[in-house]
Amino acid sequence: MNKRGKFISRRKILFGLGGLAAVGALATKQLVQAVDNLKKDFQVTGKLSLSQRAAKKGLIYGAASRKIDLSSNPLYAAAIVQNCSLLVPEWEFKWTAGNVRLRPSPNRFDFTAADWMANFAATHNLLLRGHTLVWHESLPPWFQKTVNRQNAEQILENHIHALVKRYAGKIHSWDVVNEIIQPKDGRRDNLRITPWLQLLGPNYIDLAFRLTAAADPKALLVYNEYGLDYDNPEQETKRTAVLKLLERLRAKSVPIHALGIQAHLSPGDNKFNPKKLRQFLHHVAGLGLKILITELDVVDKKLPRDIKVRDRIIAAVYEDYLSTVLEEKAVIAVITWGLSDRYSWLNEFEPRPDRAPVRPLPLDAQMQRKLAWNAIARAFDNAPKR
Ligand code: 9MR
Repeated sequence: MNKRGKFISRRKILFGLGGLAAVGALATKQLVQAVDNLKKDFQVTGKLSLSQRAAKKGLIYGAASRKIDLSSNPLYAAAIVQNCSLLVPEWEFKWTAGNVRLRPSPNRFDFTAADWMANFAATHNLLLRGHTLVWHESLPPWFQKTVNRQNAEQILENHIHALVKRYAGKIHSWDVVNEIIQPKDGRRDNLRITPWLQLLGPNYIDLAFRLTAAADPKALLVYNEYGLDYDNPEQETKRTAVLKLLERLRAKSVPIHALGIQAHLSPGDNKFNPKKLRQFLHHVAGLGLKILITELDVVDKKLPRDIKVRDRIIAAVYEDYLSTVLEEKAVIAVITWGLSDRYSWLNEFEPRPDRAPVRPLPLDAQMQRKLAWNAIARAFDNAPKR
C-alpha cells in the first residue's frame, strides 16, 4: 500500500477511536504515530521516583511551583518532595507575578514569598532555580513610569545585586535573561524589542550576565527561551538566531553557562523533527554550553476530549521529545512547568475550547500518576548516562 493509502486507512481507525478528528492538523507521520501510540502501554519497571530515575543517569528532574499551592495543599507539597530534586518558584522570584510583589516599589523588595520558597527547598533538600531576572513580562506597574535611560542601569544593577546576593550559594541556576530573541520583531540582531532593550540597548544582556556572575559566582547562568522545538520556518529561524546570539556572547566572554529550552510542547499543528532538534542541541553543546529543559509541558487544547486517548497522545509527545533531547549529553536537567494538572498555568492561559480540564503534566488533579509520568520515567530509564 502506498503511503497515502496507509494514512487514509489509519485515519479511519483514528476517527473510530473516539473523536480524534480534532488532531486533523497533525502532520501525516505524527498522525500515524499517534495511532501506534494508542496501542502502547507506557509500562515502567521498578518503584523509583522521577528524580531517582533521572539521578541514575546523572540528570536532575524538577518542577515549577507556587507558594500558594505548596502551602495550601499538603498532598501536592508531598508529591513535589517525592518526585523532584529541584524546585522553580513560578512567581516568587519575578519582579511581580500573581499575588506576589517582590518589587512593590522602586526602592523596595518584599522577600516574604521568595524566602518561603527558598526555605521549602532547603527543608526538603531540593535544588533551587532562580527565575527570572530580566524579562519583558511580569514587570511591576511602577516600572514604566519610573525607569528611564538615565536610571535603568542602576535599577537593573540594584535588582540583581539585592536578589542574587540574598540567595547566593543556594541557587542551582539563574535564568538571567528570559525570551530575548524574537525574529518577528524585525531587528537585524533578532533581539526582541523589550523595555530593557529600549532603555539600555543590546548590551543589557552582557550586563545582566556579568552582574549576576559577580553576585553569585557559583550559580549556573542561563539564557531561557521558548519556541525552539518544532520543524517549521518560524522556529527554524528562531533556532538560528539563538545560535548566533550564543556565539556572540561566547565570543565576548560573557559569563553564560547554559541554554534553557522551555519546551511548552503543542501537538496538533506542529511537526516534530528529532533530527533537526538534535542538530540544534549538538550545536549549542559545541559552544561549550549545558542545556536545561526548563518548562516542559504538553498543551492539550487541540487534542481529543476523551481522556484515555488524550493521555496516550500526551504521553507519546513526552516520550518522543525526551528520548530525543536526552540523547544529547549536554542536557543536564528536565523541569516540568508544574507537576499536577490542578495547578498548571494552562488552565488559565490555554484552556481547551470545550472547557474540559487540561491534562498537561505528569500527575492528575488528584496527584495520581498519569501515562505522562510513565513516559517521563521511561525516557529517563532509557537515557544514556552523563
Ligand atoms: O506559569 C506562569 C504564570 O503563573 C504567570 O502568571 C506568568 C507571568 O508571570 O508566567 C508563567 O510562567 C511563564 C514563565 O515565567 C516564562 N515562560 C512562559 C511561562 C508560561 O507563561
